[in-house]
Parts: sequence; structure tokens; C-alpha cells
Amino acid sequence: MSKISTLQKIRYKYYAKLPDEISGSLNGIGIEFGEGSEALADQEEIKEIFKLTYGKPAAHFKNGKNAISQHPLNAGVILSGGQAPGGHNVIAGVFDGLRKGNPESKLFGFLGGPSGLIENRHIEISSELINKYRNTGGFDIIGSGRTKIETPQQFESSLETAKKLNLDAIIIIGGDDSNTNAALLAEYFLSKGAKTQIIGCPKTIDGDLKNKFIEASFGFDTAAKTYASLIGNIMRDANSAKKYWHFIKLMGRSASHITLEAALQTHPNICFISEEVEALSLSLGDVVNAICDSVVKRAKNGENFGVALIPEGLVEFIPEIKTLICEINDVVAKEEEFGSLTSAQKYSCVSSKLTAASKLIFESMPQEIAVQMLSERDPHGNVQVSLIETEKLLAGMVKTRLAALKKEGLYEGKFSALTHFFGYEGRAAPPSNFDADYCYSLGFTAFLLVASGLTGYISNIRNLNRPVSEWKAGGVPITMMMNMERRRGENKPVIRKALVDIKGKPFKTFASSRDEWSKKTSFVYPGSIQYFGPSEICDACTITLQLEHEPL
Ligand code: FBP
Repeated sequence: MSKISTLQKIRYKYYAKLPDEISGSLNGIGIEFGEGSEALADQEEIKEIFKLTYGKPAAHFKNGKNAISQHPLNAGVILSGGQAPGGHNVIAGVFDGLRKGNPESKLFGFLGGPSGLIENRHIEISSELINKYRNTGGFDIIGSGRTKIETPQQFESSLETAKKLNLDAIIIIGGDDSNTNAALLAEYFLSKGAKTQIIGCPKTIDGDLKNKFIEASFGFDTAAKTYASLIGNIMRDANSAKKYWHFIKLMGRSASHITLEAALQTHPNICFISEEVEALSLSLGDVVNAICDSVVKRAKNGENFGVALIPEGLVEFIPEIKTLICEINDVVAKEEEFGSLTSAQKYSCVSSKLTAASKLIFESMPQEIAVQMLSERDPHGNVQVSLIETEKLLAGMVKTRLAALKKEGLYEGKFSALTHFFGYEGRAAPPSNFDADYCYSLGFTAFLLVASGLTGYISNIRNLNRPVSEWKAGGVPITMMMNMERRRGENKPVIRKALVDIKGKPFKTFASSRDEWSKKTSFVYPGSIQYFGPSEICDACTITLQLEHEPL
């Protein structure tokens, strides 16, 4: 029996589309440059760090005089960080571009993320290999990893690998932190007189690598649609059985873009957007009360069921918990042996060193959740919010509060909660047509940037709410998206993360309906992603992207 699903076999044959301006002969593709660029903020400090790559102009490819080198090139590719649907198509786009430029060109894939470059673990990508991965989800063709290239030794080893493989370019497919790393590597290689150019590609399901230059990170479309489909199924079950409240936590790290998109698609009874929670300085008690309010009102209508969406980063945005997390970070950083302590020892060590206010919150949490807050930070210093079971914390607190309301005669319903966490269900899903085309275009554009001799740029496709034929391809200097931020006690240049803009159209659209949704069952069931059929269901982009393109 074949190990390949029928869908996968058929999807191999999907012909990923390119924007018209870059789909013809390479001889007919010209490049146009804008004016010199500036960083988003802290320009002087960033200029000082990126002496050789700072200030370059954004580039745009269009029909015109040939600007694309067609010499044989050797390139390497790295998948960095969490999986996002479409990564294989980025590699396919780079591969096809290289081969279109010159059949002698070679593409190497570094294994297991950036550590593959540092340790020179690689494979050569052949057309037989890439054909097995076209339009598929996952990063399994070469694997991914979260190693950050940061020590002088790691930079040197990366350079050694690039020299050994005689690399003209390395394409780094990653999120904000990985693309920051790409910019640092580009600067380092230039400073060493190395020929290897570095180009980034914007990846992350979280949707937080976007700004006025990057309209969306790839993978967001497929992942958000996958979660919306699952949430819709749960809603339909809830509306059939009419006996459970479902608390659904959704991936997305700090940003609530995924949760917001899922809410726009499915109309839940309750949905928190972390960025608003922070702006309004809501306490954990306020969050619990907001849920109870909906439960009580719906119970009065005889509807003892509902769905609440919770972004995974929520706890970081509740001011009192944010302070607690900062204090925990300080304790963990100062305790050298912290990693080797047992969970119980970690708990009492932290608890004994917190301020009175934080200690009160820490100790009032169920111990298993408090311990989740102590888990190791990721290599970029981020709290691993996916490991904190906020959905269980809230379901438990709501239950306790409702029991108190019942005693006071303010609530008469029945409350039974089920909890879910959706993240891994969507990160490696077969890419939607949007992501299949977008990723292929990003990869092909990365090749064009390499063949145009650029370094320290991120591949950039715009006009994404339009048909693919009208998309615009180009590149933006990574430093243009940077500012200085405090990371692990030091000021560092980083790409500014895009959180949900609570003045933006997607949030406002959600906010204008949520009161009604909280009382009245208004669920929408989007169903699963469609790959074949009418264009309005197969090719539509996310509601977020559509709304972001509309005037305010
Ligand atoms: P990236 O930022 O690397 O794209 O990862 C996204 C993400 O899926 C987050 O939503 C989530 O918090 C995190 O990865 C979980 O990562 P891991 O599986 O490595 O713990």
C-alpha cells in the first residue's frame, strides 16, 4: 500500500503560481530601486551595528531590462523555528529559480535549522527530492531548529561552512528573530569579505512578522483557517449537545492575530485579544468576570454552552502576571543552578524571592500552572507560552466564580467546561492555495534577490489581497524593519514584532459584533480548507488580510 495520501499525490501536481511580473523569461525581469532606507527607530545605533548593510534601498522586480545574473550559483537554505505551512514551497521556489537561472546551479539544505549551518550538516536538494515535497505541509524535507547564531564561534563556523560549500547565498526562512539573525549574518559575511549573500523569507503562523513592507508571514493563512475549521466543528457540536462550555487556547505566541482571525471566521461567545487586555489593564479577575458574564446571560436564555477563544500569550499581557513573569525571569537568570532543580524546588525558590504582590498571585494559582511559568525560556529569551495551560486556569477560575454567584442567587445555570489547545494541528497542515502560491513566490523572489547581487534583504510579495497574477515581488533591507529592544539585559537590534493593532480594521470589526456574540449563539462553521473547487473558497485570503487592505 502506498504511504502517500491521495490528496498529497494530487497536490504534487498543483502548479504553484507566480506574479505575472516575475513569471516570464529571466531576460525580461528588471529591477527598480527606491530611495535609501532608514530603520524604524534607533537609527544611529542600528547604523553603527550594520555599518555595511544599513541604508540600502528597497527593490522591486518588474518587466524590464534584464538584471538577473544567469551564472551557476551555489545556494544553501535553512528552515528556522516553528513549522509553518508552505515552507517546502519556499524551497521549491528557490530551487526552480536557481535552475531556471542556470541548470548547473546547486541548492543545499542545512539539516535541523541554523545548527546545520554551524555544524555543516547538509544535503543537496535534487529535483527528485523537491518534487516529493511540493505543496506539502511540514518542514520535514530538511527539518528545522531554534538555535540562534550568536557567539563569535558560531558566526565563524557558519562562515567556514559557507566557504567549504563555496556558497554564493544562504536563504534563511524564519520569523522575526531568525530574520534578525539573517541581517547580522549578512553584515558579518560582508565584513569578512565573504561572497555569500544572505536573504530572509518571512515565516510564522503567528502572523507577527508583518509591517508596512511585509503584508503577511507565510503559514498564517493555512494555520488560522485550520483552527477556524476545528473551532467551527466544536461550535456545531456545542450547539447540538448544548451542555459544554469549550475553552480553546490558540497558538500565536505574544500576538493574538490567529485568535482574532479565528474569531472573525467563527463568531465565538467570548474571545480575548491580549493587546486589548493590556491596553485596558485588565486583571485576571476582570478576564474571569467577562467570561462569567457571558455564561450567566446565556444561561438565562437556557443556553448552558458556549465557546471562548484564548490567545496563548494572554497571561503575558495581564499586567499583574506580566510583572510576575518579569520577576520570575530575574530570579531564574540569577540562580545559576535553576535548571537542575526539581519542579517543587523551583517553585519554592521562586516563591521565596518574589515581591509580596507577585507572590500572592503566584501562590493563588494551581501549582501545576505556576510551575509551567518556570519552564526554560527559548533560545531567544521568550517565555514558552505554549506550555502554560491558560485555558485550564481560566476554566477552573470561572467554575469557582460561578459557584460563588450561585450561592448569592445570581446564577442558576449548569456549567461544565472542556478545554482544548490548538497549535500543532495547524502548523504542518497542507498549505492552502494562498500559502502554496505565496511561498513559491517568496522562494522564487529570494532567488531573484540573490541573482541581483543583494544581501541583508528579506523576500517580499505585496498586493496579497489581489489575484496572484497582480502580486508585486521585491525585497526590503531587513534593517528597515528594526529597532533596539532590551533582550536578556542588553540592548539588541531586532525586527519589531507586529502585535494586533487595536485601532486597526480587523480588531474594530471584531469589537463591533462581540457583544451580540457573547449573548446570542451566532456561530459560523467555516469547514475545512478546500484545495479544489470554486475560487471563492479555494483562493480567498484571510479576513484579516482583506480588512487590512480596506480603508479605515
Ligand atoms: P515561530 O515563531 O518560530 O514561527 O513559532 C511559532 C509557534 O508555533 C508559536 O505559536 C508557539 O508559541 C511556538 O511556536 C511553540 O514552539 P515549540 O513547538 O518549539 O515549543
